[in-house]
Amino acid sequence: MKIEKAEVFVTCPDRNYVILKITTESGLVGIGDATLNGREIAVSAYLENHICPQLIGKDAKNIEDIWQLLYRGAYWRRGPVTMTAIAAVDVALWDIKGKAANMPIFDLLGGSSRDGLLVYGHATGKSIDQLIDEYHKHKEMGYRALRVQASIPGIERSYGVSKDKSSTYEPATKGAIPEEENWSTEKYLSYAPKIFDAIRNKFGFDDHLLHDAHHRLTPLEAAQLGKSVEDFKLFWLEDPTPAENQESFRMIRQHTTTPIAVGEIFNSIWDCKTLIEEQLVDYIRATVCHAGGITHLRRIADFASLYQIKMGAHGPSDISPAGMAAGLHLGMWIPNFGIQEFMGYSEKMLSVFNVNWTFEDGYLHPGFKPGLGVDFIEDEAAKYLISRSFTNSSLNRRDSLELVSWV
Ligand code: KDG
Ligand code: MG
Repeated sequence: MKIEKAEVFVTCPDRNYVILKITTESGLVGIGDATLNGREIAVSAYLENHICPQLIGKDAKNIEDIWQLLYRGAYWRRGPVTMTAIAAVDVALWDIKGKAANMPIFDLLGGSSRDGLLVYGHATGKSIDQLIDEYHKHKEMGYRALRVQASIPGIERSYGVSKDKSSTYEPATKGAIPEEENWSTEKYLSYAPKIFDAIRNKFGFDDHLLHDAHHRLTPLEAAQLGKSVEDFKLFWLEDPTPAENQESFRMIRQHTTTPIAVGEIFNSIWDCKTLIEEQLVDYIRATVCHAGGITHLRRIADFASLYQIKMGAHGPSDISPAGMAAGLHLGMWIPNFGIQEFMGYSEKMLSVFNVNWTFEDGYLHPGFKPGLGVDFIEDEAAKYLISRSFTNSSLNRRDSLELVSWV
């Protein structure tokens, strides 16, 4: 199964996606998601200049060996650009292996550990009333787990809430440069519990309730928030504080029993080593496409399982349907699986990717087609030119007279 061709495609069906396509001499084709939101061109250039030429002639069967070559042989290790590029190669090779074996990827990994993957959707509102409507709509769609975000009075733009009147939140901002936003920890900490209170009062405690603090807080503030919302029994509080300093989660842990999730910007096992070994969090949110592919995320999942920590992959629309499918296959196998984020995709996005997953009663299943089960429609993709966009939503300028600090 010698690799004959490795090509990179960039497209923008409503939002930017980068896809790697690998073809073997025997004509088998595999695809992998190489989308790094807000840094799309960096990964496509890295693949084209540094990785694709190395792949030609390699045996597509040897996924682990190719992974190690790309990781260790490049001298520079880790980092989101490198690990997204490696992930794209890895997933494309798993896709090829599945097609060659006539098996879906989850079967190659050891088979299913469950009948489907519990997913959570996004309910957001400019006000608590709008949030309640959205929550209701999502329940009707079948969701059993929902992330809730609402505008915080007095903060111009709150994370996770759409910019305009609509209730649909879109993570990417198209434009020349990222926007800066204002932030007030005091306003957020006093208002957030009211959001959960309103939801639990209206809908009870049967659904799983999640919330994303999106790296806005210091460890002490995060501990205060976790403690103040314990009665609402969150499924998790996500990204309460930035995780570069993994030890800082100790303070949160000492003060609250609210479950903590982190990791959507992690790209390797080293980003979560202390968090896992010291059981400082409950869920690791790294994804297949930003953390080195199925081969590496599987390693993280196994390591986390030793410490009773579960996986809860990131899954906004800035992960392409090909990346989502890869996460679903791995999630079917992961014994310590927790939940999968699933925002859904627009019609235009799905016109570029033929997917085979099914969503029923709050659970996703990747389908039984050999490999990834996703076809990339090149002719459709060619219609949508990439447009510059940014992911600015983790950059909030703190208010008051503090020196500018980014959280
Ligand atoms: O592009 C930014 C998104 O990936 C991010 O806002 C999504 O935090 C996010 C989440 O939990 O889905
Ligand atoms: Mg998040």
